[in-house]
Amino acid sequence: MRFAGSANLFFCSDMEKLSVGIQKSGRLSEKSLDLLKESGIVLANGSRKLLSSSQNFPLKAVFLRDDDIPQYVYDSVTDIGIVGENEVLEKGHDLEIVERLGFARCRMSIAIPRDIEYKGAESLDGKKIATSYPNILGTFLAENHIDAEIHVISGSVEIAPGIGLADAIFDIVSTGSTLVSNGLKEVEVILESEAVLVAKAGLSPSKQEILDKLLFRTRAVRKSRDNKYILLNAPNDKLDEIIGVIPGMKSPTVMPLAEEGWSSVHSVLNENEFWEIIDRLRDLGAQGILVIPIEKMIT
Ligand code: PRT
Ligand code: ZN
Repeated sequence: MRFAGSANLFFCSDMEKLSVGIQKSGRLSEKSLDLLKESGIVLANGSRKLLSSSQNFPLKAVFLRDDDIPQYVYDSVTDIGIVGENEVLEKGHDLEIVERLGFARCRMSIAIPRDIEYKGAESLDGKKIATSYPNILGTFLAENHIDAEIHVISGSVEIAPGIGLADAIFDIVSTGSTLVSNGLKEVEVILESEAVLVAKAGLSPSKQEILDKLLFRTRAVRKSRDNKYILLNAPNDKLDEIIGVIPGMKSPTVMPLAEEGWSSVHSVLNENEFWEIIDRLRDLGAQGILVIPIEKMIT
């Protein structure tokens, strides 16, 4: 039996907790944990144990190999999971991508030896392609009516052509340097992938409610990362033009400065259009431009 103050009772019973499968160790682990942490969710033991329960949010994390996460979610061993979209597609379970998380971005490509000529997908006809992702590759080959042999290997796929095991490979590419250092060139990009939050359809209403709360927080965190708060001083005769170039959440806040003829303008800018807008603001006579990171952004 557990004892807890009544206000904390909900948070202490594991029954009502939403369980999330997180990669134990690898490219997804740190960013998955950072997202929870920045969402204000404190996990007791970090990723050192198989299971870690939060005491301040009804969530428990189960640390797993990334390949196993789609199956665990599908079997309802965990309610949701954070995993590469490539693994979700490869495993092919009927899971819902609830949210795209924007990290661990990569692409899945076919590569061949640098000195081999490539004239389009038909060049792969009759060839042997090594991969750890036979299902995604198989779908691509079938869709393009290519008759190639798929050779499944579990690791170091990129060395297969060099040791005579295959004519081509299908693997994850990020910077492309692994391909280059193995004398390969990328010839087909089959899909783009990023970390995603997956769930099986039919969560109980109480778990769905927890998931909605979690998503509300993670969206606020991710939005704040993409935006900056900006303050600047604008000459009043240029105010309309300056406001015109600032998109803002609704419209910018404008306050008169102590100095006659000047106003202070506050707004929010997206990271992607940031420098371009700053340049235009300077050209219009804006001064004292301050750019401040946003901790959380709730819209
Ligand atoms: O132990 P566990 O099974 O949990 O982990 P893992 O070793 O299978 O996976 P891990 O941690 O390597 O990758 C987890 C996920 O990160 C993948 O499923 C992808 O969704 C994503 N991701 C993003 C990547 C890469 N970038 C990546 N560059 N996964 C692997 N790579 C490898 C790739 O396999 C190749 O060997 O990096 C190499 C290519 O990188 P570049 O930069 O040289 O092109
Ligand atoms: Zn793996």
